[in-house]
Amino acid sequence: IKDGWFAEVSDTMWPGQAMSLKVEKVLHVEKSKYQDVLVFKSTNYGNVLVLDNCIQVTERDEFSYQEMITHLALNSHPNPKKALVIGGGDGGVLREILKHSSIEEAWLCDIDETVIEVSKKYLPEMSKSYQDPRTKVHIGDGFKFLEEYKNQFDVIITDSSDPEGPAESLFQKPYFELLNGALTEKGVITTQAENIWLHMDIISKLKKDCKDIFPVAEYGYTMIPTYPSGSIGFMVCSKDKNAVVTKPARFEWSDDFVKKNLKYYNKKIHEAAFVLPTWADNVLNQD
Ligand code: AAT
Repeated sequence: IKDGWFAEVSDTMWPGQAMSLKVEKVLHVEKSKYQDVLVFKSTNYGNVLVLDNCIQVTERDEFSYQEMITHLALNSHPNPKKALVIGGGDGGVLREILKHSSIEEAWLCDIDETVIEVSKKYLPEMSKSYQDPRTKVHIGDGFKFLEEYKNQFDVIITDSSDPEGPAESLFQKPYFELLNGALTEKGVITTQAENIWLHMDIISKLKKDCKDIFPVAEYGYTMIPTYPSGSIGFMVCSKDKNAVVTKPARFEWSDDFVKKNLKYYNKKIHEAAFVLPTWADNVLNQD
């Protein structure tokens, strides 16, 4: 933080650019076992959680990411009962999972307890889902956690930080093999899959690895001002070769429910999320 501004500088992940937010007040600074944790109140984006100098969530635009990474997966599954989040310590994805009445259990495995603790304190709208009786929390590495579970989860959402730091293994092919093994028969996954302007190399590799493992693997994205270059994508994959993840397989909500409970996701945007600009389409959807 310099002269009252936070700048998200990363010479390796987004060289030569940096999203800046004006700081009203620093709320929390801590070096946890795994990463540097910073929470500040911004002048225009609410409270902001930063890990290793990367913006994880702001209260103003988090719903774009959390709704999309969650509902693209859950609405591509015919009847999800048991869901798992890897990462997602702020609780926002849990909150979204619990909006589905079919869900009986929502598990979360984050490596860093500190993220959960500071979120409970400073991000109450995201972390309220920790109080839901359907929620089960495990603290540990997502890769190691998945090795213990076979044929268990209908949906697994990997809401992880970027591949530098503790989340590195969550972007590698062996991780996707583990996800595949931990899913039930018609299981669906989504994973945080970076930005088309900055990370085409990472995304192409993710897409290829996913295609090798899952019969259905698509890249979709959402607009979000405070992630690098203003958008972020997801790999959405299904174990069911007949699944069509680019359209909702079901949509259980009334117009009234949508109005009250969803700010970004709807049927049309589910489909639109997979329509890519020509150059990105050429790289990712050649097959
Ligand atoms: N909800 C949106 C914010 C995130 S959170 C990423 C979470 O992943 C963090 O809470 C971090 O502690 C957790 N994490 C990192 N590595 C692991 C791991 N190996 N196992 C389990 N959890 C892990 C995503 C922000 C995206 C930022 C885009 N630039």
